[in-house]
Amino acid sequence: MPGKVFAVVVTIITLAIVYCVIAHVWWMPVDISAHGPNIDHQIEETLFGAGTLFIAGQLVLAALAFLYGDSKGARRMKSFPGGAKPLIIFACVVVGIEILVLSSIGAKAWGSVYFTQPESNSERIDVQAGQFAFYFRYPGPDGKFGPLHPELINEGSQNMFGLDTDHDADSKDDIVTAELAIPVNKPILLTLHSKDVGHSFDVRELRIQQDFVPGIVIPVHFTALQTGRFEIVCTQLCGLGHYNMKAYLNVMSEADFDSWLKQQALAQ
Ligand SMILES: [Cu+2]
Repeated sequence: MPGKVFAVVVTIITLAIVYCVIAHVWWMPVDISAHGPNIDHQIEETLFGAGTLFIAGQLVLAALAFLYGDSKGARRMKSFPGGAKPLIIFACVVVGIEILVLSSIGAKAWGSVYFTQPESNSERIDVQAGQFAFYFRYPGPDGKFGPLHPELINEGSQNMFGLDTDHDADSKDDIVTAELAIPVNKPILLTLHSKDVGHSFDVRELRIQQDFVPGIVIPVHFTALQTGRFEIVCTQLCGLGHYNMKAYLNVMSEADFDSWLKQQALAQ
């Protein structure tokens, strides 16, 4: 009896999971990026490939348990018929082929984000992560970012990036904000750098998750196709305040963005 009950329970759980995936019961949030459909397509292909093997595995398990689970007096199986070796080789080959196929298809989606050059007219924004907040810097009317002087970072005087506005002409009009506002339908180029430890820049709706690595500046480019306010979260455990490290991405119309940026410039 326990074998048959087990088989029925496994089948019900499998079918419930299949239903949840097909009916999108817990699904990805809306995608607002131009490159997102590539990523989503890749995720769906991976789910389909892994899902097919999962369903097959569970149903075979249920069938074997149903047919043989309760047989009394049957000869105890001491070792797998023919030895386990051929089965292990078979499993390695199947899983290996699956991983190779998925990663070669996935390389295309990855390449569409990381191996393409940013547009030359991209809106450039410098992003700094530090325990436990993000700060954003716009180059101002001169279009140039001033150099960073880490030794000048001083949260008391709100000098988050370590700018020397007394001596660096390019820094004078740099605009530093706690929110990332961007214009819709315009290519954006972020340069990510960390003030201290490793962090991550994750916006689910942009289908972007990129680590900050101390000591290097990492470029990320994208175009947002919808206005709205979305959460930016740190997804690398970076210390005690990690759980609370977040900021907001505000995708605005071009006109709203221009006036927002002017307001921010006045508030510096
Ligand atoms: Cu962090």
